[in-house]
Amino acid sequence: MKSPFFNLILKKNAFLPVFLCASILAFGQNFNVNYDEDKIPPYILPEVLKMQDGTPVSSQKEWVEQRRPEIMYFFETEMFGKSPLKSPNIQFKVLSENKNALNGKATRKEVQIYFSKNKDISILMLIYLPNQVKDAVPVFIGLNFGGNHTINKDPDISISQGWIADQQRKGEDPGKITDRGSASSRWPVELILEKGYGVATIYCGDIDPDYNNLQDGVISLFHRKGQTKSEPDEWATVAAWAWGLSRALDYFEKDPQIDAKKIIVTGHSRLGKAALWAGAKDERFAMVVSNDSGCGGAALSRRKVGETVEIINTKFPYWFCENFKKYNKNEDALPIDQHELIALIAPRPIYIASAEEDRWADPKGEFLSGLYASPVYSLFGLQGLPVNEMPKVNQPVMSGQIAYHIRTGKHDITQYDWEQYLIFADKSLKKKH
Ligand code: GTR
Repeated sequence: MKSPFFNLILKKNAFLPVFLCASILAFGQNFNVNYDEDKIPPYILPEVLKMQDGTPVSSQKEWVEQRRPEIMYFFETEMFGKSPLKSPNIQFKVLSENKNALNGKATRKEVQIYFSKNKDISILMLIYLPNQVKDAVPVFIGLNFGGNHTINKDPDISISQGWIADQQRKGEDPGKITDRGSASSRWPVELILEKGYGVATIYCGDIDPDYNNLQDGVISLFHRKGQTKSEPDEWATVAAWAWGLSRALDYFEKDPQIDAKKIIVTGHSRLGKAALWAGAKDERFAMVVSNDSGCGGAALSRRKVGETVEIINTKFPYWFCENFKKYNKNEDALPIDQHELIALIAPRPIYIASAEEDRWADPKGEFLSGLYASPVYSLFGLQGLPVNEMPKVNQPVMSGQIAYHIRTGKHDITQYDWEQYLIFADKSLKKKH
């Protein structure tokens, strides 16, 4: 693909309606939020196929050996923070297996992931596998926001200890589990199973609770003696979530009913940011899905539309590493932008999805990331995004390795989104079933 999009100065685009600047109040601070394409200041994106010193990158070898590690280094040290490669004393325990779950359609397993004997930190993973498939199956893995028991009404789903602890912290009574299945519209388990895929999930708070803490999650497993705060380039919550997703994959490699070479890492919103980072860091993931991941996910930071680096670092100061705060109101100084996060996933397939009303996540910025990552796919002889212009709503484009859609509706993950991911996974992973 020719690259009309480098050194580009993006100003006008008529695709999205023009919205007025809005003001939001977060943590006592007033931020001006821009939704107006005409008010995006001119910006220059870092070129994905140019080394930091300006040397052009023109072969797969140069990409793999030089440019990719350079980009990875910047994401690690300036944004997500460096995370450990391995886990200490990882152990898996299959707590339960029911071959007759969901009216006989599925095998349900619950697996506890432990890290060391003396630490009170462990992760509970819920897995459903389709009974109609006899071979090892591909699996969608994604974190959930509200506990494993929210993804389906199945009364036998265990309640994660992490979720219980979180409810207690919020002053709620975890004994009254009224929200079984409350997130089932986000998890069409039966549909996924019918199509011959497994689905696995973990409560994100089991890995690292979604509040400012250093001791309640997996990050604390790696603390040096007496450590009370993180170094500016050490991992934070989004990287911890991504790390947890890789530990789930460690388990899949040991389960003969799962095809560990066909694992699709997926996530919505903040958990979409985690899915992207997991897919970038861990090349064992065969495919990545970013659903409305927005700022810090698929959306370009330099556009400053909707949520900005400053807003995200103020509202969620523990999601990214300390170094990322240097770029508050200073996006042009970033050595990377989010199209390069997508590029780290090349040549593997990735689906980026937006929602029309989700202006906070900047749908156009999400689309452009896919577009500007495409030259890296070309180096592999593959097509990235198959279009240069944003498609109309509800018209997915998925003939390349980078798929994209913008659907009607709000910030959410819906059955429509999943239907597209299933089609793309069939196509990309050449599923035989
Ligand atoms: C918002 C946050 C977004 C997005 C979202 C979510 O408050 O500003 O970056 O992650 O939460 O996770 O639903």
